[in-house]
Amino acid sequence: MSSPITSFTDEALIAFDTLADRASNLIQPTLRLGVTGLSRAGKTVFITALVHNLLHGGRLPMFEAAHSGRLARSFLEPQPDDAVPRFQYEDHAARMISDRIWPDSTRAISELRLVVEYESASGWNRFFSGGRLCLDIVDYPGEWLLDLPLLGQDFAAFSLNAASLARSPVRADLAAPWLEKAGTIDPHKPADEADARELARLFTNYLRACKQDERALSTLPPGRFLMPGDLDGSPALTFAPLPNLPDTPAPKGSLMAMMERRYESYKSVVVKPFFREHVARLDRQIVLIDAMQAMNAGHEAVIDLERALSDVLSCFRPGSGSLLTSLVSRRIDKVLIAATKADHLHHESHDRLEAIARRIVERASSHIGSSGADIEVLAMAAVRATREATVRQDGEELPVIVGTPLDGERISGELFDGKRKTAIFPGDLPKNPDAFFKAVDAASKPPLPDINIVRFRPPLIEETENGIKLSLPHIRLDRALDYLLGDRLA
Ligand SMILES: Nc1nc2c(ncn2[C@@H]2O[C@H](COP(=O)(O)OP(=O)(O)OP(=O)(O)O)[C@@H](O)[C@H]2O)c(=O)[nH]1
Ligand SMILES: [Mg+2]
Repeated sequence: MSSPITSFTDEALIAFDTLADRASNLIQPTLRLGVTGLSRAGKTVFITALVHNLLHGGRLPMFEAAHSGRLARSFLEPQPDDAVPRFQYEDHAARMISDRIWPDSTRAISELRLVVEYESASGWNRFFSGGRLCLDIVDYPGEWLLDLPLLGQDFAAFSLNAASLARSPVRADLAAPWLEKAGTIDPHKPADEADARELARLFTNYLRACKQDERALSTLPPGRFLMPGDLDGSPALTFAPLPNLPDTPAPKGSLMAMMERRYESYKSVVVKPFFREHVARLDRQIVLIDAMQAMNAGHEAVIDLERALSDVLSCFRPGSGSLLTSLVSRRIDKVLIAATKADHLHHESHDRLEAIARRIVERASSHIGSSGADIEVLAMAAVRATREATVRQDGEELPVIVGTPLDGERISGELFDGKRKTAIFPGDLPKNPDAFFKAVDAASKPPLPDINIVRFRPPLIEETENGIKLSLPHIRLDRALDYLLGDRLA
């Protein structure tokens, strides 16, 4: 059932890239930081906030290099890879800070180089590194990482997996149109482009429905079906798993043979180059997860997030003896899993969110290797859109969060216009994360924590008397920076 995963050329190409990177690293210390997460997890907001805080001397008390005053200056420089789109920092920052609008969705890979000049903590290092680190930030969709397991599956295994997931109770109704159509087609019939296109279309619609549905299910591979980029309409994307595959091999010229070939092309034209050219060259990685949205959507969404995260983490901790080790990054030594949007909770719940995220990560990583990158977990808000307050109700002090709901946002029937502020009771997470996961595993499901997710506008940035805008407020972004960069600025 398995097919060769990497070839000598993959290995050689990676070795070549790594050597080239190393050589330039000697002249210019560089850290390639991958930023990923499923769509809408908060990648663009995170990178914009990170860069803005470093460019404008943000408040970063838990980022030692900044706190001790060793960061001299940060500035943007042209990125090293000319073929990768630039992360349009200026546009995103202007939208978020001046217009107070969240950035648009970004559906592909992009890169930005930030140079950080610092004073080394030790005289030795000062002498050698010159106190200058090039931080190359690479933003890419987490959906693309979910393709890694495909490299170890032939078309039959891929079809079997896809079909059994599609028939699971939580997805069956969304997958029905595709399953029905596929049920009427004999895989051994002569290949026909119209069939291939129709099946690909229905399968893509099903993947899209999983994502858009309020069940908030994480995406399934192939990752490019929802984010095709310039491959839209190419044969490498015009295939679908066949749910009722016969055991006999595909006859020449059959639909099954055509699908098989295209599936293999997808792996060699899309998946492998992505891992080879991008993932294998990263040094550090942050994975953003929207655990709050999943908890809000229900138990299935949480289990599904776990499944997706487990696939994502296996890209950084391939496990010993894994056939995939040569394509995944052996360079990545630290991975940070950050549960985002913590500003939707009162600070008392930040540690609880972190505890739940840690448990999700532990559960997800129980299936993957234990060697490889070090994994850390954090609850964070790259941009803090709310502030905290208390209200008195019936003689009791109650914690609330205050912010400006987005235009058109409704809270218990009341419509907001994007100008008016309001205070809400944020959700309450269980003190003990076990309580939550018992619920996930239980046959009869007790109610989920009652989280009140309101979409707020980005915060109003205050100005000092001299008209200088203060940097973007955040929650624990400084801890993330310290973990990801701290040792490289020592
Ligand atoms: N309050 C708050 N909302 C956030 C934060 N980060 C992201 N969001 C919300 O999440 C949405 C998605 O954030 P993005 O940064 O665009 O997410 P992305 O991962 O780049 O999404 P794609 O480009 O679609 O893959 C934003 O429009 C915000 O509504 C945060 O730190 N605080
Ligand atoms: Mg984005």
